[in-house]
Amino acid sequence: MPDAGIQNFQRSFKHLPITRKRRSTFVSDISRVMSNTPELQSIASQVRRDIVRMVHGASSGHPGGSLGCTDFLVTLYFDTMNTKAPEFHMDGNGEDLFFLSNGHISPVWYSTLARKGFFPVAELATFRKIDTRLQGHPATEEGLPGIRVASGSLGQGLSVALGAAQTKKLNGDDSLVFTLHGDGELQEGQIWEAAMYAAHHKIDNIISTVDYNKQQIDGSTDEVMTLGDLRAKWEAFGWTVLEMDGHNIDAIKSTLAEAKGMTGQGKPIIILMTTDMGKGVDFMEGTHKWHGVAPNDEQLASALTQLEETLGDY
Ligand SMILES: Cc1ncc(C[n+]2csc(CCOP(=O)(O)OP(=O)(O)O)c2C)c(N)n1
Ligand SMILES: [Mg+2]
Repeated sequence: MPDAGIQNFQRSFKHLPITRKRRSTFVSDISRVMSNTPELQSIASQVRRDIVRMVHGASSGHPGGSLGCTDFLVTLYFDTMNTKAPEFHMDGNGEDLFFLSNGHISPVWYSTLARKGFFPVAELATFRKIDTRLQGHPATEEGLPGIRVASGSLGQGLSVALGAAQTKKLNGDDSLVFTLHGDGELQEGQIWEAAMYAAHHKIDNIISTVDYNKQQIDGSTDEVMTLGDLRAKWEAFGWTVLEMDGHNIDAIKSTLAEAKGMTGQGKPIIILMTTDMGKGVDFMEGTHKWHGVAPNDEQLASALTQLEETLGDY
């Protein structure tokens, strides 16, 4: 990405005076709770219920990766990131930003955003319906609070996030940029171009995470195109690499805190997060078969018996 491109990106942010305030009647108390681990686990259980209900309701969508990344996204939004939630400011000045590069796992992001108070929880029922703001893959034209860029075409999110991270530096804004990527997504060449760029430009205000579930749409990553030694690869590209268990909320909290403590040291940071695709629903766990398939009525009923309703279904 040339420097002129960054300046354009910075200008385009400045020209977006969009400030969307969620209607106060819908503001959820949950956005104000203390984020200790049992509370985060409780939110995660509700988010998992939302995911399977949304995908069932639309008869399409991606439950596997969504369930696998639930503990991470809940911890990120309810514990780690400094945002202005439930207010949403498109320019993101003075607050941490998150970019979902593997946009197909939109159900977990939409549920987390709604439960955090960015938009009404009831709107989750419109997922993938005609004219919804909750498109199958996140998009900006519908104006869903919390979404700053379209994603779903794999491989692009790191480049976008690096532009935002550099913009923050140019603006003297010391808040951080977080990203999430699929492991299959790492097979995209643009990821590695962005990785080189970040190290070269010492972009040290970004914390990326890989959903290292070792599965992708058509099988295991080893069968489709092996990723090899991911730690060695990212280190060779000049990144600081951390690892964590993506289903241990204490580990997620402490690893993200450690990563935050390593920002500002001249190197970009990436966390290899081990997860199980489909986590929380026994018949969906550990297989690519639930990457992008909706449960039928019977399967939904079985899934819901495994996931406690904690905050109330939409
Ligand atoms: C550029 C591009 N190519 C192909 C696809 C189709 N696609 C959607 S998800 C996916 C698998 C990605 O694997 P991974 O990142 O590991 O996600 P997971 O299956 O673990 O959720 C593919 C190939 C896409 N969305 N974008
Ligand atoms: Mg994967």
